[in-house]
Amino acid sequence: MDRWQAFTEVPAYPRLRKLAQRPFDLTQPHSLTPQRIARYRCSAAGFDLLYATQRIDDEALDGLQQMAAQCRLLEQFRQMRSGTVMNRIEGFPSEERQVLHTACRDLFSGHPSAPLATAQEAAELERLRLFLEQLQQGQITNAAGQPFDTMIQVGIGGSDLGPRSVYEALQAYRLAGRNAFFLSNVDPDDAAATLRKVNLATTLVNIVSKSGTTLETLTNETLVRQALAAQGLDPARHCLAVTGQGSPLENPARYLRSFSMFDSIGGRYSASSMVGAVMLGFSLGMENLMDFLAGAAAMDTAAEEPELRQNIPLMLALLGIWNHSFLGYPTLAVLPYSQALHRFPAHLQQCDMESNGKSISRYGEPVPTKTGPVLWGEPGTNGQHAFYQLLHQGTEIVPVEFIGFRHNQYNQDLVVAGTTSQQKLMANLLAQALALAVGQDNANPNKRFPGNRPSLLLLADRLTPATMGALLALYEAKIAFQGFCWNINSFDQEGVQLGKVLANRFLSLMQGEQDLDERQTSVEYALLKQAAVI
Ligand code: G6Q
Repeated sequence: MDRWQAFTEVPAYPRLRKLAQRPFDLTQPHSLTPQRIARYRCSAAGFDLLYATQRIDDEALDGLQQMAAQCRLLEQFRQMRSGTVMNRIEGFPSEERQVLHTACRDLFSGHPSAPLATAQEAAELERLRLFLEQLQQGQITNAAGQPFDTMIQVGIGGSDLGPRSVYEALQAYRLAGRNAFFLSNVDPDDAAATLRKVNLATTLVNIVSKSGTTLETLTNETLVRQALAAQGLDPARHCLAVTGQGSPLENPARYLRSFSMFDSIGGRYSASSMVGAVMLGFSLGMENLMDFLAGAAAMDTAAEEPELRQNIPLMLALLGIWNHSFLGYPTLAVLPYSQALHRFPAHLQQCDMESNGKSISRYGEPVPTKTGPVLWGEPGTNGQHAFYQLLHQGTEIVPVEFIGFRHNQYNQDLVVAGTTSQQKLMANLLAQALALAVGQDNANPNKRFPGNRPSLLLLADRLTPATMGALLALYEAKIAFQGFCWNINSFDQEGVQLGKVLANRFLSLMQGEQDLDERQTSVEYALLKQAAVI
């Protein structure tokens, strides 16, 4: 196979560097015209992307399109979707895995890119559909014959953040009487607080762990099993498992049902696999789950569109590269104007930073430029009353990705002072993008807004299962495109290992496993002593 090239190695790079010395000035009179706003937008899978408020012009966009072609970004995306082993570092031991999260939702075209992986997932979905039907029809109940109405998902990292953020986003679509809760942290207070909220007698506990070895998840599983047993409930009648093949959790006798997640699906990309599907199917119903998957599939298809100006995920990726790698802005804020998306930035934090927070290339060499930005975010109008001061007048320039919806989820709104709350939300969103872009002069320096702070708007009609699926897939594709550009492996996470190993060392010291001499020279022991935890 040819060697993949980083964006710094292709002819478009020096040209873009030059253009980045004088990026488009949004503060000049007639910079941000109605024509520019109408032209700098594209649409796909229910979303419109408006990017006139970026520091970009046609010349730079042409340069980015050339860079995408020279780095063969679409070719790599297609290879990823069809099952090429993309999770690898050439010449060094690495995970050596396919990257097939897109196969989980490639169910609708009749021509899946990775037919085997899609067929495996479709079979799991069918098993889930049957299980949900049995619950619905009262064929599966608790020992007292009552229906299950609650699910606790026990899992952490990728087995928690994506599914939880999707569930939170789609609570408006819950089946009547169904609820889900999440237990991720090994913090005992988290477990105690969650257990207080539920009636365990009518609760299913979904243990989700691809490896089946994660300390936090296994600890919380033990804790919940004990809580069930303490109430005289049989854990095997209440617990489900979603796990990888060959994992220690593969033990049918301990679980009411077990579902598989496959080796080719990374944790942080697993929300549309059984990792999210079991809980979403239970709480939202199979129809909403399938709509969610269809929305994601539509965005995956949109990501293969060759023309940059019509490809939302590619545009999002390349504008991100422009801001971070060429203009040098170190962080990125994702600010949804939707309370339902309040956990989505947390999911993106993992998905983006665990994927692209890398310092070596796919060939094991140090990268020549910065890779992924620090990503952070919060729901919008709350943020306006908090950190937006820094966004508008701080010394750090923070590119912003705003997310908004034209209509609310519950169809409940009221007119106050002539406008609805939804209109107020949208007015605030648009106002922030404009204020960041054009700024404002004032004789009083304390009231000056410098402007030229780039943002973009991602808009859809309503946050539905389908648009949520599309939004999730949009960011997954964006992250993959950026990783291809930087020539890094976006699909492993070696950087989380060292902390886990050291935590185990602390735990063995806490259990008194070292002799006196060893303790006296141990940095870990000194830390434990000074922190007064032993
Ligand atoms: C994600 C990571 C990581 C993982 C968790 C949970 O990409 O791999 O966040 O999802 O560590 O792992 P298990 O699912 O194996 O428990």
